[in-house]
Parts: sequence; structure tokens; C-alpha cells
Amino acid sequence: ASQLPKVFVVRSFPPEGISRLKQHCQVTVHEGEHTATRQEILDGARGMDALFIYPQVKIDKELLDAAGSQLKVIGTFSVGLDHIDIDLCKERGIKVGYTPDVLTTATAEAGVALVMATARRIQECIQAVKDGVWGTAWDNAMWLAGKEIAGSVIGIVGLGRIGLAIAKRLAAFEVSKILYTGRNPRPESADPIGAEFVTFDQLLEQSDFVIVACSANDSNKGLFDESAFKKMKRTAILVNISRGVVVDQDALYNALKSGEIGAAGLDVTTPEPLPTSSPLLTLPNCLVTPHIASCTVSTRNAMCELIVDNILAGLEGRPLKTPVC
Ligand code: 8YV
Repeated sequence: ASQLPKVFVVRSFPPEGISRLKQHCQVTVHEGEHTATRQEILDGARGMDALFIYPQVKIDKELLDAAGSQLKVIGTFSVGLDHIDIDLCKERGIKVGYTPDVLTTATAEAGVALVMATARRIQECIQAVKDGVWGTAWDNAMWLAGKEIAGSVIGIVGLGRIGLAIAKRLAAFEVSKILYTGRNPRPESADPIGAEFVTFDQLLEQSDFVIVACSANDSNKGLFDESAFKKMKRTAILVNISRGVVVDQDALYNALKSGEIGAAGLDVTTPEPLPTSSPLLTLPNCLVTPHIASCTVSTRNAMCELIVDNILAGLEGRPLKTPVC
């Protein structure tokens, strides 16, 4: 058994995939009371041929040095890659596999769920029922009045695989139009819903729902800052299923608190987990889910199988199924 390649799995992942990995490799899974600390990851990576990680684990020089020169492949349980120094992996000949496509539907559905939940103030509705105020407050016909998706302008920041999947689903809600912004306009052939490419400012000014679906990188860190929120409609709703860093969270808090924008639905925050002391959690118009957009049973299983495929391919010197590099 000592001849088998060694794989460090930084937390528990769906068991079917991990069992398959165990048929071919010597697998160490960090399973415990707590999420692996940085030190535990550095120690765990030492001498490994492969690493099975997720976005909470930063892959940088320190970690690659700690792992050692026998490291051949890294599989990340994500489509996002902002936690990985890809150039350095390339330089060192370390292959990286990720999970595009398999999570698109689940993530898009979660994006739509946040749009609907914020539009209809579901968090406040649930709280009101629990607080027992239904009886009295109900006398006011405008109590908990929400916002219709039909007829609204949808603005998508980043019309990639997930952004497009969200746009397609929202198109069925009879929206008035769908705008998008990003680095480049999509070729028309790749855009079956006829979304209109606009500048970031135009998108902010015109959209009733602004949905962040771009990948995070150095150029869009804090893209949603004080000035961005000022450009948005006072009734606008922000939904983020990308990465927390794209939004300046203090500026978001101020914008929500002062009524500069209407509401926000966030599946991603900085940091993650979001501390329970975060001021965002005191706002009735801010709904936060714990980074679960890709978390359906079938998608998480598919993601795990795909990473196992990638790791096994990398260890056996075959081309990865879904390579980053
Ligand atoms: C996380 C994600 O990987 O795909 C991504 O980029 O952020 C998610 O799928 C997942 O939630 C981590 O368990």
C-alpha cells in the first residue's frame, strides 16, 4: 500500500467519490471537530502527491513549498479559482483540475432563489410569523409589500456560464430586459436570450436587480463600493453568488442602512464564515446564506466525482478531465 500515491483531502467530501479515490490512493482526510487550520493544511500537504481542496484553502508559494516537489496535481471543489496561484502551479508543473459546468444549474437556481427571496422579503416574512405580529400588522395592506420580477430590468455582472444560466431562468419571469457587463461582450450566437451589453455604470443606473456572477480577480475587488451603490436605484436589489471580495461590505451595510439601495441577498461574504457579530445580520433587508449556491446533493456528488477523476488522471499522467492547467 505504501506504493500508492498519497492524497490529502482537506475536509470531508461526498463519500462515494472519496471511496473511489481510496481504491487507487493512500488517502488522508482531515475530519474533525473543526475546519483544518492553515497549519494543519501545511502539515497535511507535506509529502503528498495530490491535494483535494476547496476555496477556503489558499494555494500559494508557502503551501506548495510545504507540500514538496513530488506534488503533481491539485483538485479544487469549485469553479472559482481566486484562491489558487495558477501561474505558480504552471511554473512548477503542477496540474490543477476544477469543477466547471456541473455546478452551473445548482448555482443559478440558488441565484434565482435569492432574487425571489429578497424581492418578496421572505426573511422578514418568516421573522414576522415567528414574532407573532401577523395578526396586527396584517391590517396594513402594504405590510411586507415586495417587488415584482416581471417587468423589471435585470443586470448581470459577468455573463459567463452561471450568469447566463441565471439570465435564462429569469427571462421566463417576463422581465422587461436583461443587461450585462463584463470584460467583453459575448458573441451573439452564445447569447440565446438577447441580453444587452452595457457599461458597469449603465447597468447600475438601470437595473432593478443587480446580480453578481463574475469570477473574482484583482481588477474587480471592491467593485461595489460607495460610489457604485450611489449610482443604483434606491429600490434596487443586489444579489451576490460570486465572491464576497467583489463587494465592499462596509459600503454595502451603509447603502442598505440608509436606503440607498433596497435589499441584498448574499451567498458569499468576507470573511467566510461571516461572524455572527457582522452588522449586516442586523439588517432586515439583508439576507445571507452560508455559501451554499452549489450545494445540492446531485451537484456536490458530481463535483466530487469530477475532482476524483481529475486527481486520478493527474497522478497517472493522463490529461485532466477539466483542467485549469
Ligand atoms: C465552493 C464555489 O467550492 O465553485 C465555487 O467557486 O465557491 C463553491 O462551489 C463550495 O461551496 C465549497 O464547498
